[in-house]
Amino acid sequence: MPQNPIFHDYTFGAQERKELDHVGHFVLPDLLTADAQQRLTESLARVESLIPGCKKGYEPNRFAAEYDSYLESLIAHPQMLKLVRQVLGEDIRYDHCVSLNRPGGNRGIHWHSHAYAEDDPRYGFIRIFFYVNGFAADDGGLKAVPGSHLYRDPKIQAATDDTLREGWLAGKTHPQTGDPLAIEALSVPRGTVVLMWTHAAHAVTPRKQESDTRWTVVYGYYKSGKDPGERWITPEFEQKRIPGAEELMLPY
Ligand SMILES: O=C(O)CCC(=O)C(=O)O
Ligand SMILES: [Fe+2]
Repeated sequence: MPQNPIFHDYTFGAQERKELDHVGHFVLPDLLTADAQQRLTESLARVESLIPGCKKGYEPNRFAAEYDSYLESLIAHPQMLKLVRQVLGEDIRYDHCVSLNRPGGNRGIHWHSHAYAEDDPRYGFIRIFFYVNGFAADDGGLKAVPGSHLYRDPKIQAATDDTLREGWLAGKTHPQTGDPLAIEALSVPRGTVVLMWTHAAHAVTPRKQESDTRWTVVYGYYKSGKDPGERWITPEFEQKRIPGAEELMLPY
């Protein structure tokens, strides 16, 4: 049975690809259909409810697609695969599906970057964030540093904007323009999808105490050929027959 569309029409051609490569992230506002938004919210609320008292090392948030069949069905959804392949090319692998729900009072996350193929820029790793109900910059908001991904540094760390500016950012410029690197605070409407290269410096601001939960899930994929390290997939899930996902689950 064909799956319901998850994305509205969008353009991701050479221009958009160039921007993603230049900036390190690319925002597709209002991409998720109303149906996808509703089903994602239900699935993410379910995953959230399973967390208290969960099994250590097999947390519902960290292995979200293994706990929820709708989230699982998106790994190889034709529209998802089309988007991922527009970024990474044909030969791709699935790495993780993690729920990133942030209830009121959630503390966000400090500045960091992630690892993959530091020695070979031909191999990319992309995170696809589904910000189901969006966010404001000062309320569970994603921040990033345009151009930081081009340094391919998997170990960027800073607790505050100031320590990032005084530390890793100090004296760094965009390799293509020579402009000093700077922090960008995003603000996105509901239904937004954000693509981000894995080496981009990013952080999330705290969710306000009085705010509702920010419903978010991220899917990670990479271009086949390099060892991504620990993939957040259990051996059982790797063996599971998910239509369309057979190749995605193979070792790198
Ligand atoms: O919660 C977010 O918006 C981002 C989380 C994050 O840093 C990640 O999934 O890599
Ligand atoms: Fe991250």
